[in-house]
This record gives sequence, C-alpha cells and structure tokens, in this order.
Amino acid sequence: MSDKLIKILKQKGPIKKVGVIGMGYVGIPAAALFADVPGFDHVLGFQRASSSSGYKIDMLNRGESPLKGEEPGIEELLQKVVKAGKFTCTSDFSRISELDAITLAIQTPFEDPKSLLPDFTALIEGIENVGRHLKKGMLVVLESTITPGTTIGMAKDILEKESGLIAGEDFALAHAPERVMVGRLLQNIREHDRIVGGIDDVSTERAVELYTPVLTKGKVIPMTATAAEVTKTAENTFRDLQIAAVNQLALYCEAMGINVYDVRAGIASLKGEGITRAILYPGAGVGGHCLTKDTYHLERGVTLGIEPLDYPEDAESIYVLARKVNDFMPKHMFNLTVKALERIGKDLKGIKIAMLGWAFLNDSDDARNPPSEPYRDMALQAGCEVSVHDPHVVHYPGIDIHANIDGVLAEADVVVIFTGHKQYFGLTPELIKQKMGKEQPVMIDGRNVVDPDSFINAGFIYKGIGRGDKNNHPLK
Ligand code: SAJ
Repeated sequence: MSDKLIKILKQKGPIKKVGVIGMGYVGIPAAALFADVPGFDHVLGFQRASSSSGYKIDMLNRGESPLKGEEPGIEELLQKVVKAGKFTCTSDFSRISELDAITLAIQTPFEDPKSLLPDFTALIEGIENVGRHLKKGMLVVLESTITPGTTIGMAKDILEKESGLIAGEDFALAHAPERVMVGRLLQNIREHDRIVGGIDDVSTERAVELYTPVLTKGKVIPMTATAAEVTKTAENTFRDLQIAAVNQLALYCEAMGINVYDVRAGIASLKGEGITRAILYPGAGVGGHCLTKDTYHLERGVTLGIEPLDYPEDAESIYVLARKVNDFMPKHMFNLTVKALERIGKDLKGIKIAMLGWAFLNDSDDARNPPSEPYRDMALQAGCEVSVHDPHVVHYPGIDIHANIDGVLAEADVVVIFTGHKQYFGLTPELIKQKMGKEQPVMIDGRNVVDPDSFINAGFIYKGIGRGDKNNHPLK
C-alpha cells in the first residue's frame, strides 16, 4: 500500500474524466456506459485515424454505432451520451493527459499458438501512447485478454519507461478483463460480475471506483492483477475444455452407434445437492476471438510463472489437447462428407457443396476464426465447388457469402450446416431436395439443426455430429 499514491489520489479526488482506447466490440459499449454514469463528467473514445477503421470516429461523434449486427440498446445509448455532450471520439492521443482513468480494449491475437507467441503489437502501441501522456494520479486499466503476468510485467515496464513515473507510487495500474458476447454487449457489461485486479490494493480500489457505477446486476470481484488475468484466460479455457469433452463424447457415440443427445440428456439429468452438470453442446467446431486463443495465453502465463510447473512428464496439457479436439471438428465434418458420398459411390471431385452458416456463433454476423473456413479449404483442395450462405455475415475477405439460400442450394450434391442460425431450423427436406434437384442428396448436420428421420425418409444420405444412431441409416 503506497502512502504516496494514496495521498496523490486523495488530492485528485474522485474519477471524473475517463478514456477508452479501442473503439471495437468491447471499447464502444464500455465507453458509452461510462459516459452514461452521472458521476463521470466526460468520456473520450480513442481511435486511430487509420484507413481501415478511421471512419468510426465521425460515426461515433454523430452518435451512430459502427458495430455490425444486432446490438440491443447501443445506438440509443450512443445517441443519448453524444447529445448530452458526455462522449467524444478522437484520434488525438495527447488528450490522454486530461484524464483520471484510461482503459485499453485492444485485440490480442496469437501470432503462433505452437510457439505460444502472442501478437501484442497493437496493445504495446496503445500502452506506449498512454505512457507518453500519463500524469500522476491516473489509473490505467487493461481490459484486453492477456497472458497472465503482462500487467505487472510488460505493461508496467512500458508505462514507467515512457512516463518516467512509478506504478503503484505515481499512478494506479489494473486489469479488468472484458466478458462480453456479441449480440448482448451492454447487458453483459452491466449484468456480469466484474473481475478487477490491481498491481496493489490502492490500484484495485481505484479500479473498483471506476467499474462499480456501470454495474446493474453484476458486482465487482477484486483480486490481484495476475489472478484477474488467470481468471479470464481460465474461464475461456474451461469452456473450451467442456466443449472438447462433449465433442469427444460425440465422436465416441458415432463410433458406438448411439445418439449423443440421449447421453447428454441423461448426464444432465443428475441434479441435486452440490451436483452441477455443465455439459455443453457438440458441434462443427469452436470459433471466435476468445476460446481459440485464450488457452495459449494461459499456457504462456504458466511458462512465465514464479516456479517450474509440476505436471506429469509424459502428459500433454489437457487444455491444449482440448484445443486440438475442437480444431479437429471441421475435419470430422469433412470426413463425414467423404463417408456419406462413399455410400452412394461418389468421391469429392467435382461435387457441389452448399455450406449453410459462416459465422462462428448462431444468429450473429461475427465471423472471426469461423470453423466453416478450414472445412471449405479442405473441400476446395479436394476438387469440390463450394457455395456459402449466411443470413447475417455480409462480407468475408476472399469469399462470396450469399444471402439468398436458393442459389446456394441449386444443383448442390451436399448441404452442410456449420452454424445454428434460427433460419435453418425451418428448412424442410422437401424444400431443400427440390432446390438441390438431386435423387440422393447428402445432408451433413454440424449443429443438430435438422430431424434426421424426416431427411432420411425424403431420400437424403444423412450424417450428423454425435448421431451414431442415424449415421449408417439404411439407404432409401
Ligand atoms: N460452442 C460449441 N458448443 C457449445 C458452446 C459453444 O461448439 O456448447 C462453440 C460456438 O459455436 C462457437 C464457439 O464455441 O463457435 C464459442 O462460442 P461461445 O458461446 O463461447 O462465444 P464467445 O467465444 O463469443 O464467448 C466466450 C464467452 N466465454 C465464456 O462463457 C467463458 C464469453 O462470456 C466471453 O466474454 C467471450 O468468450 C470473450 O470475449 O472472451
């Protein structure tokens, strides 16, 4: 507990002016909610005036949301805080010096999971920008998901080097990881508990002061900065592990000729005192910007630990194994396609495949690291013609995404479901068969969207993830 920082913060008084660096899925809702706090006077959103994303600055200053897809309440809130003069977006990073608190919500992708090398380029640039304009008594918070040890390590070092100030003495430093999902950004920030971890207690307290007014249902959970980093990376790693566990079970059920959804319902039925069964859903793969990389942040964090890890010598990390199982699912979808065509004496060359769903998450337009992409690559490699439909994803580099499903299904030999968009649950075998115009069309269901029997009865060759009870159905 540094008395010096306590004194500085006392003199400075409560947080009044806040800044957010990174106007994206995390930064925009965070900035709008801070600006809506009566006790905060003004919020600055910082965005580089780059050719790719500079357009966001003017949009935000008009109170318009540059975020794609449905985001309930974001447009209204932006309109409100811009009209009230409580929020401004700027590319002038020198204005950081005006603030009491600054948060960083910048993407932290992984350059190479194998070498556990994260790409912190954008994050480092952001931290350097803060360091250059840092003033005594300011609070700096990292919201990006980062390798455990980054806040008290790399971030602290850069801020001290750039500012000449001492963390914990002259300024406060903390990590408060985002926990948002597209489609419910504002709700998640308001209602989820907020993990807040300072490099020391003074920093934790100052960060608690920043986040508490934003929460409606959620509460602040204070801890150390490194514990907060592990909490975030581990909660996504655990989710990925749970998904891998049920994906493996699905593969086992296929091999044993049984229905994974019967087994899942059975397992989930065990309830009662102290029994929690969080069995998730098998599927065509795990995508997105979080589960696909946070495991590697955690793995890297333990290599930066204070002592060597004590772990079974010949055993691979179950977390990394889980990544491999989930990354295998698009390949499994491909194998199911090959096997289905073999049943009607066809191989992949010249086959036309209709892919339904490009987004990594149902009913969203978020197409970061979609499991559909490796499948498409394998099919093209094998000489197939592939058409992609998605009701929400409008644009994806190098791929034509069609909003009209008829054109995609036309003349297709195989239809593959990769995303569980609501729209697909209404598709009937008769309708699809008529559009495909094939006597023995193939249906590969990666999200348990269709009823196998109705498709089999309509003459489809059916295969579904975890449907060992149907995957070798008699041919009509
Ligand atoms: N998936 C399955 N089976 C399931 C659940 C998901 O195959 O039972 C697949 C989805 O299809 C998708 C991927 O996993 O491709 C990720 O889905 P998700 O629902 O985890 O969505 P994310 O990655 O946007 O959200 C996660 C959430 N983390 C946790 O719940 C621990 C969210 O709370 C985080 O805020 C988010 O990561 C993040 O930003 O870290």
